[in-house]
Amino acid sequence: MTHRRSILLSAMVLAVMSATPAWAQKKIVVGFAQVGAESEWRTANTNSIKETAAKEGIELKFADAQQKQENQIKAIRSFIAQKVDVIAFAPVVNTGWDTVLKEAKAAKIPVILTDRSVETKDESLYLSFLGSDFMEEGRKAGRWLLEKAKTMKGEINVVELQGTVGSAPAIERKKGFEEIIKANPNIKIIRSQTGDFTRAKGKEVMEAFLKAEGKKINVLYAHNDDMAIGAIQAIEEAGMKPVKDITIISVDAVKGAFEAMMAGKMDVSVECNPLLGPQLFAAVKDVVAGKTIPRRIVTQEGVYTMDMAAKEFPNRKY
Ligand code: GYE
Repeated sequence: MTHRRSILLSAMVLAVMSATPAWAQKKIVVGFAQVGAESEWRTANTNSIKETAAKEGIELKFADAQQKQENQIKAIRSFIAQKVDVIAFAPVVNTGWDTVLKEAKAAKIPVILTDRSVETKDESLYLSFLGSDFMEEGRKAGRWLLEKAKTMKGEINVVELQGTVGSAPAIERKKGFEEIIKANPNIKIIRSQTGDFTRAKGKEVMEAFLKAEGKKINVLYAHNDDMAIGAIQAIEEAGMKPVKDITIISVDAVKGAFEAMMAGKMDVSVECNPLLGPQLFAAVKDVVAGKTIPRRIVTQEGVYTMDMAAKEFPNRKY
């Protein structure tokens, strides 16, 4: 073999060795601690995360916390012990995370919050927050009511079904709504209680509202569609008509809400997009590749009313 040919050959061998074939590349491992399975929104969110991970060839360790913070903390600790590449989770409530997040930081595992934010003094405890702007969702619901109020006479009594106590969407959807409705002194929230984001609880609490306030109630503001749908049942069982007797305002805009709107039983639902999988795993891949990702990734959302429902329904993915 000539000298030149042997140089060429060793260069080729080197090139082959450095281009690691796909089968030899290390899979990215992500630990995801989900809130639970409390709503239609959550089911769509879980599906989006599982489907995207599979599509992207990412190994997903998935834990369902059944709406309990202690279960989420346990899951995060087990992800740390398993040395996953990235931890992602949707914090059920927004406080009490510092200790476990410090443990993740000490283990040098980046954390991405999805869906819900946390309250902490140490901003270095998580890398990024991907999810909706809940304050803005509350404001959108409020703005819709301000418009509607122009066609209503006298006092406008609102009952409010709040989401899970201490969760970011419950706190912020309430705040955003209140911020807007105070522009009209006729609008008053006469009762406000949690329905924990579920249909069963939404129905139960609405029954209690109806017992206490009866025909005085003009508007229901529910922090999610499942609670609104449960409440609609309670209203009908009490012999009243949703929309006609009580205006129904909700959040999420899942298929169940579109069905209710098409049946003339819900006035409006503010959209909250649960399909976070593609944005989450795009961010995960960037993090693992050493790229910087934005501190805040916001999802784009709209507002859907009863008269738009039938036309939009075929386009809905959740
Ligand atoms: O609106 C509700 C769910 O955190 C945005 O949680 C989410 C909320 C959603 O149970 O339906």
